[in-house]
Amino acid sequence: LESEMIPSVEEQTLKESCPERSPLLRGALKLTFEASVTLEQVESENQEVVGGQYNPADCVARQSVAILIPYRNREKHLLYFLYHLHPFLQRQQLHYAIYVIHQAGDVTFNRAKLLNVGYLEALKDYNWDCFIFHDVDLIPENDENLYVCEEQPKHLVVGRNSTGYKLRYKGYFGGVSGMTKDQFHLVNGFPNTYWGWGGEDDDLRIRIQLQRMTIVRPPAEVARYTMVFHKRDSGNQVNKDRMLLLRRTPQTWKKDGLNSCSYNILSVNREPLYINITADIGQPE
Ligand code: UD2
Ligand code: MN
Repeated sequence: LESEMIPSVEEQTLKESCPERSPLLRGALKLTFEASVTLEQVESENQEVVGGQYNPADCVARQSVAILIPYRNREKHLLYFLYHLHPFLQRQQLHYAIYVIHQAGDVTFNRAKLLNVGYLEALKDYNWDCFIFHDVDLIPENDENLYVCEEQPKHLVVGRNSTGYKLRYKGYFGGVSGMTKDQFHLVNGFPNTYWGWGGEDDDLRIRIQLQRMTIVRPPAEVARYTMVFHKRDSGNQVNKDRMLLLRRTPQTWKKDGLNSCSYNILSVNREPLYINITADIGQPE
């Protein structure tokens, strides 16, 4: 076959693998949150990002990473997120895309189910190695906090400004966490049945423990975040059932998760700096 003799683009350019440690890292950074920042400004500062996706120009990234953000009605937070995260991820020389999974309508918020939807939909675009589940309001303070996956599930937030940069409790897995495609598949993803605030991160931890995996964390001085100040959103009231649900996880995880996640995609918009997936995920039963 003649076509087989034409060298692929990669063979022609012979790009080398990116170095183990990116030379672009700068360590601890001083974060700024200028109220005057606009989306147009962030877009013009990030022109190498196309349709929410970026690939380093002169080396082959070590991992391809999908950043998944559960989202509704946090416009300013998303703007700060894009402003800080794009340069941060590029300094880490990653192939990445940012997915914003937007819950349609105004029924109770469901962070965990949105993240399942993000995982399933992102895999339709590309066979991502690693998924980072990320609150929209958390900004990493140190670019040595690498957004790559490990042999074990990874929790990236040891501390944040509002809690004195201390781990909230042993086993805490909220805020920002990273799992490979296979790790997340093995635990059947997040539960779909946690509506409202709380418990869903602990459920994922229990799933991980049931599979005899352990959670790894970067050093405390690196795994630091600033949470943009906010109050509890309307539509995300405390989930009063969460303790009950958590006790049942060993019985429910196999049937409540990726394999039972039903939803309707209302739109997929490839904006310059992120992919916006709007989904109807139903409502509490
Ligand atoms: C904590 C956890 C978070 C999650 C939550 C309980 C940390 C740092 N974070 O966050 O991971 O476990 O408790 O569910 O411990 N969101 C919207 N719109 C809404 C409501 C929520 O976009 O109306 C998204 C957004 O990405 C937000 C995230 O859900 O960052 C978590 O909600 P939160 O910020 O209100 O909860 P918080 O800060 O207590
Ligand atoms: Mn928050």
